[in-house]
Amino acid sequence: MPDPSAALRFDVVTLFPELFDLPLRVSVIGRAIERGVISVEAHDLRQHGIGRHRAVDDYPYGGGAGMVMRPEPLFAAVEPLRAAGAMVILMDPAGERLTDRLARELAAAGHLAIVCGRYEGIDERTRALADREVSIGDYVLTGGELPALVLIDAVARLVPGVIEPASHESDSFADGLLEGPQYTRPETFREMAVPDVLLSGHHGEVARWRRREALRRTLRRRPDLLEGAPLSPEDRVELDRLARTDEAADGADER
Ligand code: 4F9
Repeated sequence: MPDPSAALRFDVVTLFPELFDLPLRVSVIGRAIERGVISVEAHDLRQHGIGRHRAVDDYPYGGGAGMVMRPEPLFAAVEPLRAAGAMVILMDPAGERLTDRLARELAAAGHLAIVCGRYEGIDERTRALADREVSIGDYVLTGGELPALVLIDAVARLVPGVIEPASHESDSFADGLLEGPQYTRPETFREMAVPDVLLSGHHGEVARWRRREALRRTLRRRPDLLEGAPLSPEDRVELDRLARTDEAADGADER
């Protein structure tokens, strides 16, 4: 059910609304929906299908393999959502890449209508419906439903009240770096010990260690991220040092 009191509302247009049942009923997102912080409604595109067979696709003009989604059902399903104020997002491999930054932007939108394609693609004229086209990565899937669920998950957890506020501050990417290692009990597992500093109770030292490990991991695994990350002069000194040493060259980040 649409919930106008939700801080963020998602409407999804899809041929397979049942794909949105279970993933949205469990865990953090399931609880947020139950509490009414966000709302998600899946709309069956078939209801706008054409003719006795409720057709939503047809052969491509000019020939070629596979089927193409017709524009009329998509327009019929999406126009009322756009009229209700939704920002319309088309999940498409040719779209802009979903990043932490884009997720934060979308979380502020209030109302998102997400369009999921199937088959070989959508009629080009359907793109006129979309405010944005979003890709979750460079691979083709059988449809936009799993990308839509990824987008909903990434965006919903940024909505105030969905998770503990402190949680996203330390997210990988929130500060432009990967998150460093984390540990829980036991103190020693198969002869692998938790770093002493984490057991020391020195909050300042723990914070410095975490920053250093985040820098190390980012340098080793995703050096491209360092270009866009806000770095202090101390960070830069540390990065220079890390780049010059093979300290901890036996760690998981050096494999
Ligand atoms: C959409 C793939 C967004 C990646 C939609 C087939 C898609 C996709 N990101 N693939 N339909």
